[in-house]
Amino acid sequence: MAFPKGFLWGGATAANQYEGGWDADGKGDSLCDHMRGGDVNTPRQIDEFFDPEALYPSWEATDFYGHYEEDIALFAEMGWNVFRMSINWTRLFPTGEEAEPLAAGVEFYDKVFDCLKAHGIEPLVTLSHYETPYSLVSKYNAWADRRCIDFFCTYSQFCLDRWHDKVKYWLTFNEVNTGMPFMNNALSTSLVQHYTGNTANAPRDNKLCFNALHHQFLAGAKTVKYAHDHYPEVMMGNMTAFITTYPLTCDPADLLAAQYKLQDADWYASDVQVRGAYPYYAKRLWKDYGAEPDILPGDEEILAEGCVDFFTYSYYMSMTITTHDDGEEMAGNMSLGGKNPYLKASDWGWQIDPQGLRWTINEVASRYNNIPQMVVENGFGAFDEVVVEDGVEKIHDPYRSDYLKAHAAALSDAIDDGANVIGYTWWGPIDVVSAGTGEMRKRYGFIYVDKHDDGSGDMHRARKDSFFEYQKIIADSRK
Ligand code: BGP
Repeated sequence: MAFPKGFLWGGATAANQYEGGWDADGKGDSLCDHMRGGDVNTPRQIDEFFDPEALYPSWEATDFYGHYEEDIALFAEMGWNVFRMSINWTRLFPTGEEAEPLAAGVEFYDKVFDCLKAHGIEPLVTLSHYETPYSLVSKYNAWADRRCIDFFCTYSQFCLDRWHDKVKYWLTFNEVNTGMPFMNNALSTSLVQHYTGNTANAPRDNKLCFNALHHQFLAGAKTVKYAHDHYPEVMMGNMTAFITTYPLTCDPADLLAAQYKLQDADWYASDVQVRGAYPYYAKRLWKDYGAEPDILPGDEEILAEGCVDFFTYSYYMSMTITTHDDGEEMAGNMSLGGKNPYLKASDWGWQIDPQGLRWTINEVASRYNNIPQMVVENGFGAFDEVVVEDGVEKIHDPYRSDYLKAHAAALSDAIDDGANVIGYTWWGPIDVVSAGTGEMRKRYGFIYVDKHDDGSGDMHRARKDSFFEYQKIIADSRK
């Protein structure tokens, strides 16, 4: 495998799934702090008021807050030069409406960035990874309300002012496209409900969905412009959940269905952020969903001035679509699609398709003039078993190593194809709470954390076999 010099290798996390310390030092509660755990058949419930009997997995998560030095040292041991994390908006601005951030929150991220630097690891920071302040959710229906744009910009501009010399790579909204009206799965149902004020069982209000997205596009574009105006050295990126979708058959109607699905699910949000304008097919899409966003005078200029510098996305699997009755359904955490008879799947039914990653990278490259791109989430959620051999804890996870090797090879092939891929961050390189199900037993990590679904565990860390596999891939790529 061949990778360009300086290629960024690392892992990706989100504060709500990893950080813990949910109310430490005055931190406010964010949307995810109100979410209970669920499982593959039970959607995560969002409680307006905390139930003292219930367990909220984000509260403690896997405690990066208390373990960041130990964890970063382990990341460095794997050879990383990048670490994707999110800043927890409510650790800085507890309700989202304060004018000044909490000193303790600022100090925490100062320490994290300094520790990363000491290990030669570049932070890649997501400004919003489902951590909307709950106060904005209950008071304004969050992103359904335009006022959130300004609240977000106060926060994002503070972050850029404070950390522009410590953080070169920034992402605005994680998987912003998951707010599309048809994203209809456990997590997106909960999120859209809270972004738009829809109740879980009410039919989706498509208008609110498009408006909530529009407001996030505007907040993102304003943040990008602010960065470009003040700190030209930083790189600003989008983040799309890439739902790679194939036609199930060669019936031309299936081909067209796949094209529409890609436009609706992937390109709509990506095009706005990369090209700075709604794409031509937005009209068709809005018509299909019977609603369109309220685009006010001045909005188009804001979008045009906030184009991102690099393109990032998550890629876990591919799906199919067909206009015929045959074909079986499958579900990701955000989207539904059809199964592909040629592919195998994980324990959670996510189909494994490394060639689909190569295809996706090439699609992004050809659509956006070979913009620098980064795969900022890719990974394999599985049940792990801890065994003790000669008094040492071992986790043998060949399934994870196989997935990693196959996707690293696909990356290398796509780079060979000519695509400008600058980095790769594995999702959940240390075990974290699952976003979709809130489970701990759906583990992605190269590093095991002793934390379980019932809240038990002493949080100690252990290297899995895949830890050494990733270490080797990184080292080999630099030879
Ligand atoms: C993405 C999210 C992540 C992450 C990942 C894996 O959609 O950006 O936050 O959790 O999916 O999904 P899950 O945790 O549901 O297995």
